[in-house]
Amino acid sequence: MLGRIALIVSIFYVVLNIILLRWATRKLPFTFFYDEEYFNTTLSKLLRPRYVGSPGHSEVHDFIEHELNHLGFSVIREDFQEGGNFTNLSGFMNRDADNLMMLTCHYDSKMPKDWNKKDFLSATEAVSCAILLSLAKTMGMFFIKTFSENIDMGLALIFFDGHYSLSADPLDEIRFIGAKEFMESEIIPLENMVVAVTLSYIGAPNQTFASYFEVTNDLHNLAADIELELRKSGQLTNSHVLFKKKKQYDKDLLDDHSLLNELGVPVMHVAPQEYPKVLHTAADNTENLHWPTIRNMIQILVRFVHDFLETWATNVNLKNVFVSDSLED
Ligand SMILES: *[C@@H]1O[C@H](CO)[C@@H](O)[C@H](O)[C@H]1NC(C)=O
Ligand SMILES: *[C@@H]1O[C@H](CO)[C@@H](O)[C@H](O)[C@H]1NC(C)=O
Ligand SMILES: *[C@@H]1O[C@H](CO)[C@@H](O)[C@H](O)[C@H]1NC(C)=O
Ligand SMILES: CC(=O)N[C@H]1CO[C@H](CO)[C@@H](O)[C@@H]1O
Repeated sequence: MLGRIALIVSIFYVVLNIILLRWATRKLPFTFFYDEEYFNTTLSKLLRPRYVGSPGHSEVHDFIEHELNHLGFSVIREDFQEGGNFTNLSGFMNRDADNLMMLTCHYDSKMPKDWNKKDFLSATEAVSCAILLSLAKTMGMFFIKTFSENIDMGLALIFFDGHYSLSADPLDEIRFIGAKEFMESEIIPLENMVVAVTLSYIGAPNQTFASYFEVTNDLHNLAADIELELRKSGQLTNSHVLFKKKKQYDKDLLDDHSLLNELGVPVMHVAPQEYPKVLHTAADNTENLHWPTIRNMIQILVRFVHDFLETWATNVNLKNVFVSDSLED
């Protein structure tokens, strides 16, 4: 319990320090080049029916594993059976650190009722995973620099399998099999999970993103501030505002983070307030994606992850707070 409080306190300090740091240094030491061609190629590799047991399922996890390796992450791939063949994938930077920032998505799609249906692509689910890989590519040099500096913070990109159960029945519950296995496996000890940022259902038109958890409300507001700043300096595609400073603790869409939250991991859910209208229909494809949302989301999240890690790396006080608090355990 004390450890958990220490984590929450340290998140608070991270945010406070990020705000101070941003105020003090307006100029980024790093320039990030978002490569949309990479995003598009990545997305096209993910866009196939990829429910457990389908050929697309193994093609997609093999592809993600390959990309993570290629982008310099150390990859843990775990295959497990629970009525079907599931595969969790995680990519780590500085895995041995005592503190890990986790970014997560789920890569499987729902099984279609009509088994011959080829066009059930679940684009608004695939986008989150393509964003994570794009972010990793865009931030590659920054990661190498940051994690070579011996900081006690690491990064985990987690691609959950088994979001959906082994059934095409729309009434059948979402089961989070991958997330459950992941937590049970203790690949990352619970007390090392500083924050889990879960991306869900991104890329439909008109989406706005609220704050769903009190413990990460400051982090949510930070994302909103970053968006505002990027917008002011002309770095975003012209479109509506994504991050609203709006608390919505009682209404959050279900995803793998729900389980992590129950176990006490501080969770930030980067998700719209409603499911995309096209979800689980053939219309959930590339044509119906809203590109300004995707482009802007990537730019915002790159800055967000940068600020979080940079603050942790450069702020001695922050580490003192964290270490002294954890020692009380
Ligand atoms: C990526 O795909 C979108 C949608 O097809 C397209 O509008 C955009 O121009 C593409 N970007 C690049 C760099 O090819
Ligand atoms: C799981 O994979 C193994 C080996 O590829 C295969 O023999 C088995 O039939 C698969 N199980 C299911 C439930 O698809
Ligand atoms: C998005 O919102 C605008 C203004 O509220 C509306 O006119 C438009 O139809 C909406 N688009 C979709 C796809 O919901
Ligand atoms: C990376 C990851 O989450 N691996 C876990 C996936 O599930 C299996 C089955 O229990 C675990 O053993 C892995 O550790």
